[in-house]
Amino acid sequence: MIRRSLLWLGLLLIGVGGQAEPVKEIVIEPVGDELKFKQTEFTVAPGETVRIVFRNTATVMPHNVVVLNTDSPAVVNRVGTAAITDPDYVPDDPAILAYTEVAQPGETVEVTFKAPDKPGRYRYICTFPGHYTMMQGTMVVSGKATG
Ligand SMILES: [Cu+2]
Repeated sequence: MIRRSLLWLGLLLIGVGGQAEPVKEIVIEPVGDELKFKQTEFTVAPGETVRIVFRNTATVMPHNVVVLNTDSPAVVNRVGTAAITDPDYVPDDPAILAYTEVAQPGETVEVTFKAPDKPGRYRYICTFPGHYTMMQGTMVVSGKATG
């Protein structure tokens, strides 16, 4: 009886592992020591689980990746400006969908989040002071919903 229970427990665990949601991994790097992302656009499906891996290959500049729930330049401005005086450079703003920690040169940081269900264009920016006006990219949510 106990043995049978253990067997079932084992099968259950395998089942849970096998059903783990697939994760769409996006690798982003800066362009040298410029205030630019090398990857300025990527596409994910509505509701997809996304992992952004930011490899800071720069030699002097710290950077982060902050994903917004909009493409609005006004919101980009609001978040980018508020970040300057925030101790972690990530303000408490409802437009922030996901963000990585600040990566020092040579560091890799990552964040996993659920893409919006609504197809559209979503801006991501680096909110390290002085970077956001130039350091931007677009996450395109398009296609068939996953899950
Ligand atoms: Cu930056």
